[in-house]
Amino acid sequence: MDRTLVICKPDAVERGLVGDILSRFERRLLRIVAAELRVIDADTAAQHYAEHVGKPFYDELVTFIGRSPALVAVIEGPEDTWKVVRDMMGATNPRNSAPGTIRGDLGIEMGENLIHGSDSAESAAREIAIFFPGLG
Ligand code: IDP
Ligand code: MG
Repeated sequence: MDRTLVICKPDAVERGLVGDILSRFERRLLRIVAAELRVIDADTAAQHYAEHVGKPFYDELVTFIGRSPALVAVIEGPEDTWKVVRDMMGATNPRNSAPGTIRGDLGIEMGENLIHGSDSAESAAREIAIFFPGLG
């Protein structure tokens, strides 16, 4: 089995879209093995988004991800589930996301793109350890 980290970002929680988003994974026969509603503080955001530190959009990103509660979850499925989830998310900019994807169905602005998903097996392991250190 393969696990990946998903974050329904604050915009998704504010808009009441968590159920829609998670139900897509469940209908795809992927399983939720952990989930927590939490406000992501700046330190945790810095760990999670370490690759983006110093980029022009970094401060905006940290403010966005921590502005209200996010639903952080671990999703499990067969091999390369991280990639299945990424494909279901759509392109980073919702304007360019294909219809049928989460961002392509539910978003339009880059700053409010609804969801995070790990971008590799290595990223998934690293990110799951940040948010769910006790998960066996
Ligand atoms: P991803 O979420 O599709 O993996 P990344 O390139 O890893 O995209 O960027 C992480 C997050 O940073 C994006 O989901 C988005 O919220 C934000 N972001 C990325 N590029 C920009 C930008 O150019 N302007 C504003 N926010 C951005
Ligand atoms: Mg990314």
